[in-house]
Amino acid sequence: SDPVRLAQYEAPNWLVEDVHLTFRLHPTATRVTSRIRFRPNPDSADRGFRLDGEDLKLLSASIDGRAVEPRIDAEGLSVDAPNDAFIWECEVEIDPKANTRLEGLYMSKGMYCTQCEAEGFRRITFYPDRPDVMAPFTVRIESDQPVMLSNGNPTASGDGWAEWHDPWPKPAYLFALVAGELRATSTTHRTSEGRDATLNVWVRPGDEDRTGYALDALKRSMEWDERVYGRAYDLEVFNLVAVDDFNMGAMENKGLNIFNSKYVLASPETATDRDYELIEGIVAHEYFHNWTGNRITCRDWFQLCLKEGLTVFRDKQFSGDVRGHAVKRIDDVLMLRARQFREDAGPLAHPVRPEEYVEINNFYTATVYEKGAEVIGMLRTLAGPEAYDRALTLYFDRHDGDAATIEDFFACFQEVTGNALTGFERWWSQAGTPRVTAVTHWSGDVLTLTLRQSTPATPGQPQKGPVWIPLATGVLSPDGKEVAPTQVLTLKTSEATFRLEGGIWRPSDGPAADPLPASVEPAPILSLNRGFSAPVILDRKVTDAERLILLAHDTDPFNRWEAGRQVAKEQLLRALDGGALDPAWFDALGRLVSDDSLEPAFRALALGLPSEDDIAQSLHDAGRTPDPARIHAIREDVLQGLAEAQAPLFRALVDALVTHGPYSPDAEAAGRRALRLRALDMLSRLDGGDAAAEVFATADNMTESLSALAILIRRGTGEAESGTFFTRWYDDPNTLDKWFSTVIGNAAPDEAVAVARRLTALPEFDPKTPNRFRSAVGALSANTAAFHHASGEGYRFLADWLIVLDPINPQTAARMTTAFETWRRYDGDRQGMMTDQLRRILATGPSRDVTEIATRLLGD
Ligand code: BAL
Ligand code: ZN
Repeated sequence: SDPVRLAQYEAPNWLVEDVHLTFRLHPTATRVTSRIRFRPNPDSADRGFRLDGEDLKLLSASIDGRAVEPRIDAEGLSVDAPNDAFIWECEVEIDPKANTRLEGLYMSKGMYCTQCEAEGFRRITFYPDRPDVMAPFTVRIESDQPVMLSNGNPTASGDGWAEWHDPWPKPAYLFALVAGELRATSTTHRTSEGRDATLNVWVRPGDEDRTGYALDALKRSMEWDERVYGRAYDLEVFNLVAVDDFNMGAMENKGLNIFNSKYVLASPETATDRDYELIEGIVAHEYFHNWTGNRITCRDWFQLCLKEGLTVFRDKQFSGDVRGHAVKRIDDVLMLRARQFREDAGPLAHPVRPEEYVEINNFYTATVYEKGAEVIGMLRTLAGPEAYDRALTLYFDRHDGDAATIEDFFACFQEVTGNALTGFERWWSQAGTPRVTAVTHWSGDVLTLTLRQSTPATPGQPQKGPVWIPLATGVLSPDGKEVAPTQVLTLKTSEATFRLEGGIWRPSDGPAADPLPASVEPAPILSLNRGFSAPVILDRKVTDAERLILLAHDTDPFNRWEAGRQVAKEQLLRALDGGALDPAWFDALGRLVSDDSLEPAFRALALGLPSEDDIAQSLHDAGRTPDPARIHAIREDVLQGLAEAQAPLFRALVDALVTHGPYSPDAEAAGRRALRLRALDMLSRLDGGDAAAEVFATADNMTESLSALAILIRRGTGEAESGTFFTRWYDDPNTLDKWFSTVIGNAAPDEAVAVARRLTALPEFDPKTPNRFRSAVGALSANTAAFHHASGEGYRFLADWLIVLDPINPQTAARMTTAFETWRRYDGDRQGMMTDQLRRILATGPSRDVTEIATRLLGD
């Protein structure tokens, strides 16, 4: 298919005044009638009339009451339209049961539900399915299902029917409908503007006792958005529905959020601490879309980051407020590096605002979401929190009801800052992770810092320009006292020099610093990019001694963690080269982890070593070829060495951090469990898993049972526990998913593919359910040493299943094809095996979704 291009955007020919839809639900033959009032768009001279539509059986169509016979093709219909406003009516038939793509109207365990973003509405009826066409919707549902929901407020209902009206103009991608046997857990919320709203979390009968946390998170999100952004809810009812079959995490349909059940249902026995945290964050995210996404939407899909980057930034602010900013930031950066930096470094690299796509579903990426959020964070850092608040208020006031662009958003910042940010825009248009080298010069009384930036070439962008890089910077004395507090140094050009004098940094037009001469006195220690203020890769020579001082004393918790992370990475790389580990590292780590003045969650993070994938990327960045088997073996050796060196500490932590009393998912309790379970993992390397088996046997919560199971499987001793877990949870879909992912994801590299093949042959494995597919097949591709096994069986296993999945569900198949994105890192044999599998997939004539990803991966 031809790509769609940002540069070719054209305003719609026709706008929609209002929409009336009637659904007569039937599992295989649902009838949808539509009555749509069109009016000419004054911004367009073209009066051609075309509607999007896919897999629809058109039964009848009329314009102003007169039957018409449209020309129908694979992507929609066209018909001669009058010159002025008119009413389009049609009836179509669709088959929800056959809809395994899970786009449009489909069935999940006997329940009707929808997913319309990005282009699913065209699978429900013929419509101008583009985000810049906004209209109020009135919906009537007729069915024998006891609960029937759509967007907006309920207006009337009777036996076998219900009507809804959404007064807020919205694009079709925010349309939703749900019908089924559902039970609500409810509460009310009085908004800051004095309106009452009923909040309902709808689940299948039997799941009602797992809804409390999501409902509470929703209420807290509403309060937070009122307090922090001054945005209140705008309908009488907010419905949130959990469904088991869902391609995404959740969807922000106006007034009717539909969620993957794994991000709603939680009880201590079935949900981990991480699940609770994700539920809270995703409920907040979808709710925050009500303003950033729904009230103000995107002009076209190239502007996706306008709603996603901004909404991710908002949900991160919320989670930081609730759970602590330091730990949240570290978690976010771990994820950013693991997913977005990796994407930015490979063949799928694209700008935060892409310029073309073949299938828009392929652009719901870490770059659009996570880097998009980082871009908003940098804007806030550069403008300052107060100007940020004013810019957002201006944006809400000016663009409420609009389908907006990045330029519209950025103009609000320019206005409140007096055009102070010109030059920042490149963050939206340029792909690739910038690299910053930092060289310091110390004269004995003046510290000079020279920063240089470059961004590597990415597909379609061989040349890069400088971006604005705000580096929050502090300075410590050689004995670890802070001598200059955090100040933001912004690198706007390819190179700049700053001088620190009297505790203040100033730009310097002097010559770039010479290489470091022998210092007259010990040089101060720089703490750069505090809080990860810019999403860049820092390249800077820092001695182990300096890092250990930062690890022990930095006042910025992120950089304290980062110092430990860098030491760990260097130690691992040294070990890979056959070098000996520095015993001072284990000691420093031991001191940090046993420091009771630090939050347990932070100490748990400090104990986490860089992942195998992370090490592979570091080697590749250094121009070397990673050997996944060796990385796995050496990393395990290092962990063993650490366990032996700090055995008493780990034993003490396992004993001391037992939680008493009933389980609570709050951040403090979760942090204690996280640290204890890290220590338990260490201990299992010494006691053969005895302590972990004990934890598994006695745990009263899923966090501990699942971690203990993972530890035992990694030690090769979890057979009995795996069986116990399966038997207990085989009829609980979200919990059984955890079993699939834990057993496959922690299996030894030589065994994992066989394990994965065995598990995917079980009757409980159903490729039609995305959660199950991701849990099993995705777990193998995330088990780095297993996926990259020299036999190539990991690659074959993934490709075999992608070929099965693609005709069922192309969106999820395409998403999972991206596991091959690192192929260029590896040796010739592995490269050959991975590209062979990609070509094998392409030879099956796959969907547009998978074709686009596989083709971009190959770079053909
Ligand atoms: N809009 C798709 C799901 C989400 O990002 O909220
Ligand atoms: Zn979103």
